[in-house]
Order: sequence, then structure tokens, then C-alpha cells
Amino acid sequence: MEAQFQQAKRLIDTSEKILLIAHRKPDGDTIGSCIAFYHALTADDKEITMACVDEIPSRYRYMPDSDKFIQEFNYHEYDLMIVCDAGASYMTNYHEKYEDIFDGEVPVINIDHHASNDNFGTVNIVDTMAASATMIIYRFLRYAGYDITPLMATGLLTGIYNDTGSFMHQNTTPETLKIAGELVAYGGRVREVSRHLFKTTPVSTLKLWGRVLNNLKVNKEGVALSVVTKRDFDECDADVDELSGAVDFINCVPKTNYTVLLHEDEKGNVKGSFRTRKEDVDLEEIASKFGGGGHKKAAGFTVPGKLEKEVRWKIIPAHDKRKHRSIRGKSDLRLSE
Ligand SMILES: [Mn+2]
Repeated sequence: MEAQFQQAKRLIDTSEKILLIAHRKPDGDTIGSCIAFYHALTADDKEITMACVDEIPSRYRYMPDSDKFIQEFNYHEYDLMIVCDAGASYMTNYHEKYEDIFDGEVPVINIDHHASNDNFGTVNIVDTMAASATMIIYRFLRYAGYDITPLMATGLLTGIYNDTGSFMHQNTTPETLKIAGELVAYGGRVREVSRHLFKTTPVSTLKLWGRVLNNLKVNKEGVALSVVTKRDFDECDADVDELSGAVDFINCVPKTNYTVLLHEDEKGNVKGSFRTRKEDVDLEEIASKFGGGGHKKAAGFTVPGKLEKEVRWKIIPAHDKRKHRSIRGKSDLRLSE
């Protein structure tokens, strides 16, 4: 990691205008990462812009300057781009808007912790053992000699809280707790982070989670499965972001192998999220059957289509050309009544 840190520091030191990029559907880790970098590099007299294709959800707006994210930019104007917490370049979604953005004209520092990361950067700081991208960024900022302010510490702590489910996921290690402790010592506001991330829930979200709980079943294969349809979202007046965390919440049924939450999104896709508490289940492998990916214990996929209930819930693919992603014939996701 030292060599990559050194290369990244050199790139930053020789750049004036730097663009920080969060991944699409931003979460506390990618936002906290950008905020920490923003404060560190602004204090270093750099001209910093933060960008994300999607709006920053209100629950993360407690972080100062979280309102400064822009959605569009001219990347040719920048000396350097730093992409935080994106498991692949397409996770930024900017490859659609700006086709050649990652072709190397502007150097890219890719800082991430997903096993799926394809090293799309000029410099790749990828540590799949890190619980959050902010843990790696914290190490980097310390290495590069930046002062950690309370605002930065709160952003970095947000990433750890977000990705460990407030220290409840398997990825919580002695190192995670050690860094979290150091961030608190730097003035990171634990109570503010946990209040916004885990103790603030609008009525629409509670209603939506009610649907998740109500639809939950365990099939013969020991799979806990729940579904949320477009209609559920409409009736609860909730949007897709509000489902975030629900799959972790239902991943608690005794004697199950893993948990699946299927939902329809507003773009005509079915998304699946997998979680397991078992050591001998590889969800990345299961998700890859549906063209998805992730980690061993947390994975997901997206297929164009909708959910339809016959006797069992199944995915109806939108186009036959995606035939190979059909889950017909595969029993894993079926929910026996
Ligand atoms: Mn992350």
C-alpha cells in the first residue's frame, strides 16, 4: 500500500484542480470519503469539486459541505480525479455521460475496498480487507501528513458506521474499532453520526419496512426472502433509497442460509440484495449467476424486468436477450408458499 500511497500523494501534490467523485446512489461511505478529502485538500489550497450523478440523500446532509456536490462537470478542466468507494468505474455512472472520462487523459486515483474493483485508476488504492473506503482514506491522509479536523473525522466515521452497520457486520475488525477510536479522539461526532444514520426514520420508510417484514418468508432451502414491488413503494409514498438497510435488518432469522430482498426500481429493473451470517455461503458467487457481484457475505444484482407473484415470486426479464439472467429453473430465489 505504501507505494500506492506515495504515487497518490505525488499526483495530489502536482495537481491544482481536483475532482472528487462519489459513486451513484451515494451512501455514507462514498459521501464521507469525499467530504474528508474535500476538507483536507481545500486546506491544502487546492481547488476542489465534489461530484455525484445522484443527489445526496437528506440523511447524510448533516455533514458540512454535503450540499456542495455537483452533478455535471467538464472533466477536461481538472488535473486529477479521485474516485471514492466505487467498485468499478461504471459505479460512478459518469462513463455514460462522459464516454472517455476514464481513458487516462486525466489521471485517476481509485480508492476502494470492494472485491469487484477492476483497478480502473492510474493509481489504485484498493484494500478489500478494509471495512470502509474511509478507513483507507484515513490511513492515506495520515500518511500524507494532513491534519484530521473534527469535520473530517465525522465524515470518515460516517463511512465506517455506514459500512459496518454501526459495528454489527462481520467486517468489523480490531483495526476498524481502532481507527473509529482514533477518529473519535480527533473530534468525530459519534452520536450525530449514529442519530442520522440509524435513529432517524420517516413514516414512509417505516411503512415500507413494514411491507418488507410482512412479505418475509423462509423457503425449504433455508432462504429468507422478501419482496417490495413498485406498488409497495407507491402506496407507502417511499422511494428506493428508503429500502437501504432493510436487507440487513431481516438477515436475522435463525437457521437460514442467507437472506434475499428483491425490489422493483423506478427504471424497470428488479434488484436483488443478498446477506448471510454463515461462513460457508458465498454470496458473490450466487449474485454473479444473475450478473451481479459484491462480497462473500453481502452481494447484489440488477436485471431489467419486474416482479410478479404467481404461487411463487419470480423475476420476469424485460427482454429475452437477457435470457441467461433468467432465474427460471433456479430454485434459490423461489419462495415456496
Ligand atoms: Mn463502502
